[in-house]
Amino acid sequence: MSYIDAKEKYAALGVDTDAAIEKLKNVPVALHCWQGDDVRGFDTDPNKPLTGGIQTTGNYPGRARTPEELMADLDLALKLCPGTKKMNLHASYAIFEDGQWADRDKLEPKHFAKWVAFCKERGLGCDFNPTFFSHPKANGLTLSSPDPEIRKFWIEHGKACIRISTYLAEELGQPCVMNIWTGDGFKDIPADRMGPRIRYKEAIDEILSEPFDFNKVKPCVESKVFGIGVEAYTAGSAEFALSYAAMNKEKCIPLMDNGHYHPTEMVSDKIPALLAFFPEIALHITRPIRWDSDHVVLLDDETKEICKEIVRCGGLEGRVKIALDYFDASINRVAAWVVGLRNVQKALLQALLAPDYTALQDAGDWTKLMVLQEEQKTLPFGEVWEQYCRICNVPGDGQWFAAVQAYETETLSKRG
Ligand code: RNT
Ligand code: ZN
Repeated sequence: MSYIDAKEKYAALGVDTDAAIEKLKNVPVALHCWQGDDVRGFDTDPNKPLTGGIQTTGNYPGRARTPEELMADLDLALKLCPGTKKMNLHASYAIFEDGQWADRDKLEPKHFAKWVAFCKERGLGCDFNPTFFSHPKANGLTLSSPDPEIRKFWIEHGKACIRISTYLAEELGQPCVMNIWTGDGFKDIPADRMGPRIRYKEAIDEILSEPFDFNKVKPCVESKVFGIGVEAYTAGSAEFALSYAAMNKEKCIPLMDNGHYHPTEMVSDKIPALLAFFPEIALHITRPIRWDSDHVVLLDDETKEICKEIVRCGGLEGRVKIALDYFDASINRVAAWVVGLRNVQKALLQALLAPDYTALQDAGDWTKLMVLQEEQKTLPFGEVWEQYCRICNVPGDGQWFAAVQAYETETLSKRG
């Protein structure tokens, strides 16, 4: 089977494979820098514990220890993935020149100048995240803290991040999605559930009072169900984050991470629900196993269903901001990036190649709908994928892993 044969098979179902490829090529997907160094960042002691209820597990050799190493690793990952990529940075990845360290409340655009240069050279946009964890002042609650000084520190951090996001958007000529997530919550039954949420709400209000252009900076609020050590109560719950975004539509969008819901809740189903009300939404695509374990994204059913909904609901026209969010320290980290990003690209391409069977649903023809949806699963998708990789000038399946293995031998394995 060649691409030409595959193209004909799809054409018989009314699907134009060339058009699908052309469309996907231009859809930005944000690659998270934090898979490269187990979410450690550069602004605090790299050996401090990761806090905020998130966890990387594994001790695979070769983690990036410096900005140069992280950029080199990213470069290889980016080269091996088709499509339009965007960077996604955390504030903790600030790069300080000549020991000019600044605490999180004092971060400035200049601390991201090297990242801007990196993105410019590669024609990438950049998303951004304030880092409300892994810091001496993130010892428990941050934006929802009852201590006004702690709260103030993190509000100032949020405002600094708005300014940095504006800088990234202006320098790179693309909107910057700025995601607010905190791990604020409690291990055990709270005496007061309302107080932290009111303080969190007011803190986000203060952060977003920092002037910005909503066409350039897209602040989001990401919800969560629970974290490690934060099992009983999360201030930024689903209802909290969604309500905040709904009440502040002129300056904020909701972000759903598919690791942040009860296991039978599906983000794929939530996409059209939110898009019925919000002009724009944002996603963190991950793979939760049992909990928010942030495993590498596979080409599994829910990833495909999420991408199907993105495509069906007009998300590729800019309404859905797509980002990856996972961190596995037990395997080669460059391969982790590449596998996850290629899988999201595959799922999006499959979604673009799916015939629209709405008419069958509307006619109540569930039998035919089932037959056709099932037969779709064995169409020669691999040939179209290979064509997409060729057009994007990146290696096809079976052709990229050797480069990662060579890089591991020559570079990663030599890191202490
Ligand atoms: C944590 C959230 C959050 C982080 C990153 C590092 O549960 O998913 O998005 O993973 O910001
Ligand atoms: Zn997330």
